[in-house]
Amino acid sequence: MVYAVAVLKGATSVSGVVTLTQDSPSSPTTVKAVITGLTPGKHGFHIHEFGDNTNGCTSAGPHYNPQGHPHGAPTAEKRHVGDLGNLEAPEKGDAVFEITDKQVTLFGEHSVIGRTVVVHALEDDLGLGGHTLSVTTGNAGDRLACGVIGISELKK
Ligand SMILES: [Cu+2]
Ligand SMILES: [Zn+2]
Repeated sequence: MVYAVAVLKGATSVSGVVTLTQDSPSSPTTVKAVITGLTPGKHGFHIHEFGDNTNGCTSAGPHYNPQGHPHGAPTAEKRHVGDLGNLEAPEKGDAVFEITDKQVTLFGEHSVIGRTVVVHALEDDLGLGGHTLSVTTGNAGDRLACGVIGISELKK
């Protein structure tokens, strides 16, 4: 069992905590997030390639994509590993997100530990928006907050 966590912060008032858990290399990974300060509606939510926040969330680079696939929905077979779709903020209160995913892993060569979780200003169009950015980023706009995924203590 591996537990990992990312604490999201940025230049805006958006912040949050993301936890990732995976039983074994062959099991899916559960990603849970609670994000504060978002405008109501959908916001793109991804794992980006680099665990580098030197220049804010920009230096996290592109979506983590070890297979060289186009951007897509979390349900797409061929997508960036980092494509977690959208989290949806309610009219009042925090955005709460949970996904169980077979492509994100905390084990081995393609582990996402040390990479960055990013939440965006706009909705991720899941590759279908027809914009030039749809196939690379889902045209999800600015990076509001981000945090590097680190190894966490086992839950009590
Ligand atoms: Cu992103
Ligand atoms: Zn992507």
